Amino acid sequence: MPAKKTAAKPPQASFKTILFDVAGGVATLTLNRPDKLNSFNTEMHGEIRAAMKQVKRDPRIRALLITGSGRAFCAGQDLSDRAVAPGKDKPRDLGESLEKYYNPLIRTLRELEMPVVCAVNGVAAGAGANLALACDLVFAGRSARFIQAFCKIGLVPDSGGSYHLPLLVGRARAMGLALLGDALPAEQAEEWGLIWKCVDDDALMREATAAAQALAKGPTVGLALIKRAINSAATSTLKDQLALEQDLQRVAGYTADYQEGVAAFLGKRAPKYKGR
Ligand code: LHQ
Repeated sequence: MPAKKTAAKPPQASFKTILFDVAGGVATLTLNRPDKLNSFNTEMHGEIRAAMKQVKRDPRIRALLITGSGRAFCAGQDLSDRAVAPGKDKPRDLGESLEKYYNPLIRTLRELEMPVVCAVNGVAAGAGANLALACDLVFAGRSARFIQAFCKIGLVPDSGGSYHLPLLVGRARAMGLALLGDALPAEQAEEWGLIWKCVDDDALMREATAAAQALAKGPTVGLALIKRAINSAATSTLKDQLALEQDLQRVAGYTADYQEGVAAFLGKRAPKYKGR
């Protein structure tokens, strides 16, 4: 495990396009451009990046929760942002936008050494849908829907969508979603295995926050290792995966939390995990 987490920093309060809050071991990052359905612009990308740096550095943070404010989760790229809107004079290099902003974000979420919970509070379209799919435990309100909107504007699924979609729902359904761009309601998303759980809208934040808080109180080194093992499976052979499990179990077995977990089990009491 790479060394991490040096000094605690106070929560960043000066963001304009996101809200960022740390409480009870959980960092909550709320996409906050509700009048634009929380679509991504360059400023929001910059602020998310700064918040993610804080998540990695702050030793108090042991789980991340991502959600959106207002009626949408995220409508993907802000199509009116000058950085990506088709120019009058010359075509835009959209690959550059992925390289600079979306790809690093998706990699950061997947590699983050803590569970990432997502509360999809409304429509999730384009890169917004695929941001959710890159998280580890996705809850969605019953009124939420997932739209691979790219095909409607001549683009291809990005932000890891072409990777996560077939992994989660299989090729046939991935093709249908990506080629047709139909809205997939949250309930069906759960039935198809695209997300963890669909819950009533008014229960969404309660359930997602409770899950994030429970994870933050858990043996978080072990949970991060679980995440690494599961994420590796898609590109691994059984032989390599068994070797990885062996390596990760070795690391997990030396944690104080493993000792505490076994002691608590044998002592018939609740464990008190410290995340180390
Ligand atoms: C928006 C947007 C939006 C700006 C709603 N932008 N204003 C990566 C790299 C580089 C370039 C391109 O893209 C990417 C990745 C991507 O994410 S591509 C996919 C981009 N996203 C979309 O194509 C989705 C576009 N939005 C929609 O299809 C609908 O708005 C959805 C289905 C999300 C919601 O529909 P409704 O609930 O009917 O809301 P609405 O359409 O009426 O939108 C409300 C307002 O939000 C409206 O503005 P207005 O001023 O009329 O109230 C929309 O224009 C604005 N809005 N999405 N992505």
